[in-house]
Amino acid sequence: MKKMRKGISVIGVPMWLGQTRFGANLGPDAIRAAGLVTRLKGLAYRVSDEGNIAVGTKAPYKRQDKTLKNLQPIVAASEKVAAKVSRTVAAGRFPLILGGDHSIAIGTLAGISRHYANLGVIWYDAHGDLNTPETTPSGNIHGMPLAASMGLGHPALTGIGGYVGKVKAENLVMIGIRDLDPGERLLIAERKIRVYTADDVSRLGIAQVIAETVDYLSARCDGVHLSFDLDGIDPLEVPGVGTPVAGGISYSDSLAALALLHRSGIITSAELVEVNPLLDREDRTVSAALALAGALFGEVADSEGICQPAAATPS
Ligand code: HAR
Ligand code: MN
Ligand code: MN
Ligand code: MN
Repeated sequence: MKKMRKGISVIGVPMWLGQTRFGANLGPDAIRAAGLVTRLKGLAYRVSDEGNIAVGTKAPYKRQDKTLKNLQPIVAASEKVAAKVSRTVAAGRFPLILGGDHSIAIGTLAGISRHYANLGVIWYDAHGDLNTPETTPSGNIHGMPLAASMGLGHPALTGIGGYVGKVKAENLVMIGIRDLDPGERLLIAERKIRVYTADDVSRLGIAQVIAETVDYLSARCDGVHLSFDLDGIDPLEVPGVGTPVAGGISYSDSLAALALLHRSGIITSAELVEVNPLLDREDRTVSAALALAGALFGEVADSEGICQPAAATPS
């Protein structure tokens, strides 16, 4: 398993067309403006900000379109994301992708998985994102990236990067899940996907959930991508998301989760998605994204044991 101590490339994907609320496209620049690069450099990483991938801004969908809204611009952007992320991995750098809605994961996984025989994925989210054009209740592609990455759905989405099948069901762990559509439930049962609901996290404790996840994935995978949807956290603490679901994982447990993942050394790429600054209050969600990135790269873990307050509140 590769270690995390290497250069970090920050890649913004200002995508909002995977759903219908403007604002998720402002996520990458809001997280940068809050001081992401300085914060990571402060942790002794070599950080290069690669700017934003050019994403179409026109939303050609029709209200009545219930299957695949904005398919063409999402496909075009996903190919660019895949190419950029793939180059980053090939250069031996850690790709840290900033969304954007969760449809960007179709491109990031396409770019990453080609470099691993068995890419592990941790999907931290309130939602399953396992819908297909047949099962989607909304037609929003941000509800489909995981299915598409498993080879299920519209061929234009499953074939991004020129190959099908980026994630195997047995290499996937889902955490924080609490809002699933009927087709998603069926898929999870059929493929025996490992799921920790937000309730499981309260019952078992976040340390146990992460320990089990790390054991499970490190035994079978040669790299692990963390796909972190901010709506996995409780919306009372992190309100700046487009599809909030009550009863989420606490912010402090989420920081602890990322600190533990840092200590495990298994994470080889990551993305932070679904931050919508226009829906945020007092910059809570943007600040959380920043602190989560800090924790993932060692901010909290490295201060452990020396009686120093964990850096839960970004400066
Ligand atoms: N499951 C619903 C749908 O397919 C809602 C999906 C919401 N997805 C995200 N990403 N916010 O997790 O439309
Ligand atoms: Mn999601
Ligand atoms: Mn692969
Ligand atoms: Mn979600």
